[in-house]
Amino acid sequence: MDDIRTDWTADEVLEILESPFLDLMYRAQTIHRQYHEENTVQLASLLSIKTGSCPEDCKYCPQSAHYAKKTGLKKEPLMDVDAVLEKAKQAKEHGATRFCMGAAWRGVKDGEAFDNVVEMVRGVTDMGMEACVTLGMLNQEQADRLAEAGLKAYNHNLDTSPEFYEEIITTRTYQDRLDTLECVRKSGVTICSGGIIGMGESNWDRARMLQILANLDPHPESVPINALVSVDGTPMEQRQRVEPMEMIRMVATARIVMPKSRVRLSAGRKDFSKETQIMCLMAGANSIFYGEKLLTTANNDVQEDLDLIAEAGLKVA
Ligand code: SAM
Ligand code: DTB
Ligand code: SF4
Repeated sequence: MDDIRTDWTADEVLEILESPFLDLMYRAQTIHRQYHEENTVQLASLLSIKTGSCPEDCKYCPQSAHYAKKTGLKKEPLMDVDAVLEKAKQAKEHGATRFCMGAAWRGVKDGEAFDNVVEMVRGVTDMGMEACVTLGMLNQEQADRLAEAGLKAYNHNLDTSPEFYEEIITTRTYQDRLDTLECVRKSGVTICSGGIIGMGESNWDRARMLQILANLDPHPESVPINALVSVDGTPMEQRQRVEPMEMIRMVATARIVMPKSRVRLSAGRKDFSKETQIMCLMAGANSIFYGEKLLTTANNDVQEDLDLIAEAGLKVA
């Protein structure tokens, strides 16, 4: 179909991002209804299966070892398979249909820890939930092993534009990220890739990141849009909160340039009003992180989310 393009220019995406708000919303909502069941939202729960002491220096991240002295984050080794599956069971009982497990690793290393993660993926899949993991970089064999265990999605964010990237992360390159995404794609596992706004990037950087995601062929099946959670002790501790309208614009633009993808309203949702969150859903978001915790920071209250879903008349997909 005409709407599915993989030849966007950054300027075209920027024009959409900065278009008059009502035009932007109308276009996003029109595309959304063409490609997705209306009034539905997916609930994805997150669990940090290995926390902190990560060797990477991502300036937004409370889990980087580089800022551990200042953040005071307690590091935790890889959880036991049974404990993770118990958490997945609880998430399912609360209504989640997708379970995402995150490890503060630079990348996957073969050995016992990875063997255990493969078992976690198998267990979550056997429970009838979509299993998703985010483990940093990986190679083709590792991606294939995860695929074989039933992994539905691999989360690996581009985070920002290649031009702004070096301001945020110096311990790996943008190309490393793209290489991992290619291994995931070849394994048959779906791609979950998005980014963060509110780190000091310009609208052009935001458009450029969406351009790169939207020029992947096929598009990532899922696109998380995070608003920076500025954590004390990280280099981003002083960043201003993302303006609601900027978040809504970002979601709407992601929806327009990637019509079929699931757009996930991700970190930072807790700081937005109920109305802003609903505007994001109108703009084309059709998934949220559900459960009281993201990885290390607080997420929205479960009951408040259920109330929001009921009030907006949404169905859980
Ligand atoms: N270490 C792996 C990696 O970087 O791919 C997986 C875990 S990492 C915490 C997953 C994603 O969480 C990051 O790519 C980033 O987009 C997001 N993230 C981390 N800290 C955040 C924060 N303070 N605010 C918003 N998003 C954040
Ligand atoms: C994504 O894009 N956002 C999630 C998930 N993928 C792994 C992580 C958000 C982390 C927010 C900071 C924290 O809780 O540590
Ligand atoms: Fe490590 Fe991922 Fe955090 Fe970067 S975002 S410091 S790679 S856990």
